[in-house]
Amino acid sequence: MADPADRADPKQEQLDLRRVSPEGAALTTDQGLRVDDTDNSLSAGERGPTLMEDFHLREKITHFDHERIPERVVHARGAGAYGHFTLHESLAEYTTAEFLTDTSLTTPVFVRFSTVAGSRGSADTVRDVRGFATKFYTRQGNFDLVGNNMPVFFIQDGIKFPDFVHAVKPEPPNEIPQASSAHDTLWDFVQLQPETMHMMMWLMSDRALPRSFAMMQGFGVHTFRLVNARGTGTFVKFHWKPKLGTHSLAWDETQKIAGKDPDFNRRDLWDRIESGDFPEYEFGVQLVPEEDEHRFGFDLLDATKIIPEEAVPVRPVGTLVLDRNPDNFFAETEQVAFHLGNVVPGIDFTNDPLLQARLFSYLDTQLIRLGGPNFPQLPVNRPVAPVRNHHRDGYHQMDLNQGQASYHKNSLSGGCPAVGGAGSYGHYQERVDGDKIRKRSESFADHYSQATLFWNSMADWEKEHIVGAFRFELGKCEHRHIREGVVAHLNNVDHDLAVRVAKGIGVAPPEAPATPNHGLSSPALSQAHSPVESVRGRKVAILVADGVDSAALTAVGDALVEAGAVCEVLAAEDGFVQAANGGQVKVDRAMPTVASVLYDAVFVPGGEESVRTLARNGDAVHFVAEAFVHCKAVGALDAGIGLLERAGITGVRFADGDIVSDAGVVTGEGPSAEFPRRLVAAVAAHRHWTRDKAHVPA
Ligand code: HDE
Repeated sequence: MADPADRADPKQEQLDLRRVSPEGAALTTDQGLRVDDTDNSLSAGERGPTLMEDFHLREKITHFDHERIPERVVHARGAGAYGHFTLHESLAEYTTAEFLTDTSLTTPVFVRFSTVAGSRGSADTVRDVRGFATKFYTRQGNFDLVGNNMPVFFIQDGIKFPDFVHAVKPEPPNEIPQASSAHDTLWDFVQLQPETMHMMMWLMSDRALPRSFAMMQGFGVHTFRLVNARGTGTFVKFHWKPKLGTHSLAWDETQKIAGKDPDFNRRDLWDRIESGDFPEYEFGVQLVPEEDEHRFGFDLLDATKIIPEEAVPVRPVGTLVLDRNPDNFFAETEQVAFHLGNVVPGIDFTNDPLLQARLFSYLDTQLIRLGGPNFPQLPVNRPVAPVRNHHRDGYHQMDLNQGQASYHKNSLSGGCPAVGGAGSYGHYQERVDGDKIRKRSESFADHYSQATLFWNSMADWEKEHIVGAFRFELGKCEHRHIREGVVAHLNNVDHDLAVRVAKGIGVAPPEAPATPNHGLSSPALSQAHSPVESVRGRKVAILVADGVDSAALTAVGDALVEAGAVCEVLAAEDGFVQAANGGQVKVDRAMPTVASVLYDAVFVPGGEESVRTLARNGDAVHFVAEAFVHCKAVGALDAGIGLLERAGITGVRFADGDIVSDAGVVTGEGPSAEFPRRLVAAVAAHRHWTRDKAHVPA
């Protein structure tokens, strides 16, 4: 990838004009007046009352009093970054959108990732859908792809959105629980609205617990329409596929991270970009000719359905790279305003009733959230394409619109700004005809087949996690009839699933399937088949104490870093430890300030004295045990194996001296090139989910 600094980026150039640095500057009031003292109010005598006349005090306090704006009604918690989109394959056959047809263009973007249910200050690692919203600053205007990390949605018609959101948000009497779907109102909604079942399978799966925003897929969800120069429409589903593969955290781990580092995903995104390990995604499209609209066993307008990749392959056409952190969270990540209705020529909508409601909602909510109609002028929202129209006035108008005429048609400004002409947006001419009715289409009636498809496509460990998630969530529901209602629906998805969930939550398991399982699967849905590229950006903890074998530490650490991992040396206290060979090893972090849940893997080098000390340190023993329970790669050399034994991981030694090790537990004796290679491979595998970990307490 070219260095971003080498590229002319019209968005960054535009933002440069608004960037304000404190460097070398004097403190002033908002009026530009230099301030002589900002630590003491103006008062009548040293101990006297504060004077009204203190304009600096009043201005400072008043501004502070008005610093907060309403948080987003959903997707309140988020993190954003700038980047670039490049096109590898032209879609000119299907669309006139310039950024999807001209492979020589680089389009600047801003992306905001988010959770949905929690408040702005909630933890990152809750079980939830993740938003994946992208603003393309194209030369034809902004195009916003406001997607999620799951390809379907809870409801089919936008009129149900307020009901759904009220159900999933904290309950009205006490505002409990925060950022969690594990409560009665959500599951009550689910059991009475079975169209939710497919999405609930995704939400109960590991997809709801992404390891990193850089390891998360994105989906436009709805079927959109591309329109080419001849005016021919093609249905399209948009996809983002992370170059690092799709990977998740363990459920127990997510809950602990929520306390240890509530900013886990946000920090990961920030750190990756700061260190030059830029998140990358492949942009892909599933294309369906209009004449094939009815060839699927489901309705393309139903947002609770996917088009299986085996039926219509995802065609990779472009790459997104996120390579710049914002300067100011509030100004950019908080004030960015996405809107499904921000389209460019060649991209149009379909009659998906969820999509249609969204077309209304985004602009509407932003009017109150950002305080008036001029928010498109905010630096992060402003297009790089020229903006000229007759919109005038309103709070915080930034533009100095010149001329006498603020209306169309006019003769006083020469008829300008001009309407129409090359590159102007023309709506797709779809013929519509029908009676005015409130009725869900019969073609939307199947709520279970694709939930079953999802379940059938899961690896055994993924199924186990799904069952565990349903048990956890329903186990938090106080009302038995709600638990029973959900189990009854699950029995339409898969009998085995329903029985396994029922057993965990004290509900009588159904005796026979309500609907027979169709036996179909879609391998692309399983994270077990996610490609694993490397250990890029993986965090490895190395546990040490005085007496550590520093040669082994360096050899293994270097191999991991060379492969792209980030290694941190942890000891009981910060500073340095004494190596066995007399040298010193720098400690990156004191163990009490971190935890195993903040790392992807752990390595214990040898050194008798070091390991003896670690084995008497509860933090160190717990560290490796917990990493093991969360199925992470655990490596130990020589005496270091003793710490694994102390943690109960490799405790079983046979008479012949063989150590019983497990998937992803990498042990070795003496220096070798083999050990680092095996450890790197174990870390690259992400998690060893098939590991038998029940015997290790952590
Ligand atoms: Fe949204 N959604 N949504 N949504 N949505 C918002 O807009 C809404 C839906 C999504 O980082 C709100 O500016 C309705 C599906 C993302 O700023 C609001 C319906 C998908 C974000 C809104 C849906 C999304 C939002 C709240 C059902 C995936 C965060 C604040 C008809 C395809 C964008 C705001 C950001 C935000 C409405 C359903 C994705 C209220 C009415 C389906 C990623 O306008």
